[in-house]
Amino acid sequence: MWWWIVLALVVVVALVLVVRRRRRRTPVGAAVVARAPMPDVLVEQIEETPSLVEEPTFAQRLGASRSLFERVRTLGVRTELGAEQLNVVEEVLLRSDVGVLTTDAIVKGLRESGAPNGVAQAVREELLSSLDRPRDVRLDADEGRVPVWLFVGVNGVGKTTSIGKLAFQQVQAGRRVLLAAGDTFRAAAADQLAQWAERTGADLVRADEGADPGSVVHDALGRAEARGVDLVLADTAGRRVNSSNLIDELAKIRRVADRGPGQVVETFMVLDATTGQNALSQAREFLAAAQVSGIILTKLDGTARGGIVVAIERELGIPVKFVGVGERAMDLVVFDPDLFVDSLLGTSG
Ligand SMILES: Nc1nc2c(ncn2[C@@H]2O[C@H](COP(=O)(O)OP(=O)(O)OP(=O)(O)O)[C@@H](O)[C@H]2O)c(=O)[nH]1
Ligand SMILES: [Mg+2]
Repeated sequence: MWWWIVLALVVVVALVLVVRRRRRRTPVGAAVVARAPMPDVLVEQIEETPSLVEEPTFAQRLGASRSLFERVRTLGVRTELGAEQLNVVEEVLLRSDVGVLTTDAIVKGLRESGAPNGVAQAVREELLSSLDRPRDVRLDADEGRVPVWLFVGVNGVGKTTSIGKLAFQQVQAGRRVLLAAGDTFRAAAADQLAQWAERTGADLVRADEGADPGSVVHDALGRAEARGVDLVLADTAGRRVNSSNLIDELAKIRRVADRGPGQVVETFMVLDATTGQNALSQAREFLAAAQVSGIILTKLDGTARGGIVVAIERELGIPVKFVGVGERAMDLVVFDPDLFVDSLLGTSG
């Protein structure tokens, strides 16, 4: 008899538990919506889709560099500056990698004349006077020749990514673009460029790993001429067994790119802003061989050392033409000194 009672109790408890679990799963009043399977969309494609969230401004992209200049922005208007304020300016400029020459000039100017229009304004004028080079980007070659942009720089600085971003922008502007995979050092380099070609609608010429980069560029020019391409973007390897080989090879690629139908109208040296002053010594190694016409400074979004733009121009005498402020296709912009300096200092012209 007693086990009948136990069995009945167990059944009742089980029923109560089942009912409670069901209630928890389906809240009263909530519609049960079937979940659609997630579409198999590339992350990059999602990122390129215009979003309802507002795009960060250039100043916001400068993140860490901008934060560093906060202390200068708050120094205000002073006709005389004490040692403490001058120290702040000096420390911020040196930490941002503006370089000793420019820092000394700014601090000397402030010590002599104070800052009747504000410290930030005085720093602005001095920084802009170090950034007053012409920086037009050449797109046209001589009659009947195909313009080539050549990209050089050590490995990992952002050459291939910058080529992809520029291809995106040039295709958007209505030009027929061809990418030449001149980095034959590893197969992945050509694969990376092929992905950009696919995403941007640019044409691509590539060869097997270990092939002669000169012949890739040669083939690319032949195809560009035959197809009426408006611009060839040529990637190069960032490494070789030793650096003198690399420099020799770059000189050779340049010679190939600049004869026959091709004309090198820009040679961009790509530098990584996060390496600060090291970027300068790297740059010097390339300068002689590659006849650099402009710098592309990448990864400004990931460093407090944005002041390196100033040191590069002042010490190398080569204009920064584009800056990278992120990893998406639109995150490479023409370098605008006023916008850059005003973004750091909160000033305006
Ligand atoms: N945050 C940020 N990342 C960048 C920027 N430019 C490039 N990168 C990243 O830097 C890394 C290296 O870029 P690559 O374009 O492969 O560099 P590379 O110079 O071609 O390198 P090698 O082919 O090895 O010589 C990648 O993860 C890029 O997404 C930039 O402006 N901002
Ligand atoms: Mg590369």
